[in-house]
Amino acid sequence: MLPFAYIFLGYALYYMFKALLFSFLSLSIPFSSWAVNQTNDEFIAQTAEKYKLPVTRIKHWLDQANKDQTVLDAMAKPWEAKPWHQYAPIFLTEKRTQAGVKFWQKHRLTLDRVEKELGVDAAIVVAIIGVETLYGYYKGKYSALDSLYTLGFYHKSRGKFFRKELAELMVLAEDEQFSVTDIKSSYAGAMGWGQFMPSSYRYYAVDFDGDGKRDLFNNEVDAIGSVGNYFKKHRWQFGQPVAFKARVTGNEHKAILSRNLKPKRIISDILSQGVFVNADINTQDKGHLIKLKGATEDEYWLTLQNFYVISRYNHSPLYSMAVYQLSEAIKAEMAKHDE
Ligand SMILES: [Ca+2]
Repeated sequence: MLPFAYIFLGYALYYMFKALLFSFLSLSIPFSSWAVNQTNDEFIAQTAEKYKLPVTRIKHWLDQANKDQTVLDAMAKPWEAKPWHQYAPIFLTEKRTQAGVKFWQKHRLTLDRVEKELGVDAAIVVAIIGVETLYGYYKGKYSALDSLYTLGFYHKSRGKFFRKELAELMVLAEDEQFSVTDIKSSYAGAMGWGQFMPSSYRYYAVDFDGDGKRDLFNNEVDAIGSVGNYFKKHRWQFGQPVAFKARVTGNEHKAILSRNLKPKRIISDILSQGVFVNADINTQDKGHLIKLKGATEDEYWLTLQNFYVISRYNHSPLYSMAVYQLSEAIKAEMAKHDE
């Protein structure tokens, strides 16, 4: 009898442990952690639960979504995969600078408010809208629903991210009274003048002209204020530098290069690794060293908190550098006009 009792006890303990482990796991994993792969039904159930949307409505929207192969093709070759010397000329053009000056002049009052009320430099907001959409010229011709559905259910590595954005698109449409099937975006689901993803639209868009609506598609004042608000919320430092060109000698600097753009090192430490910057900088601030592939040689830059804030819009250092340099070009051109 005794051995059977032990076996029985063993089983009982095993199942108790399993149940405990299961309940611990389900408690510790927040419901927002979207599974790597999901069926339509799982997506519908999770979205309904998390966002308190009716199942029938989510199902209705999902039924209207179509897989678009061109979205997957476009996603497979992002501009950010190019080296800096090929990426930069796409955005740093005379045309984009001059159009930026015109945009700034046209929206001077709104951009002044961005500086005073939000504490964000006008030049950086103009440059973001310039890089994203050429000041509203290319706002995207894809169906946001189709793009996010396609990437959410068919993209090999980032499906989870895009399914969350698909759910956010549905909530956004519900909250702002948009028709989901009419919303246009880039192939990656970015919308309007400043190319906000649905979650960014929900959390960062502001009604900057006070008409009671947050419209980033057709209202330039809301779009400008919302980009400003995005920067404010990510802790832009008004009037502070973004990055400095650097020069390196020896090999010590190699140890401090990393893909994470968050400035974590005291600048004096960076400078002690054979890094030279010809500028008057506060060496007790925090910075980060990046390397970009120039046409003939590598370029080094000491980047600061504001550079990191730009990267919250798009994580590629190439993107942040293009936005920064465009903002400087526009600012210089504006100064000429103001003389
Ligand atoms: Ca508005």
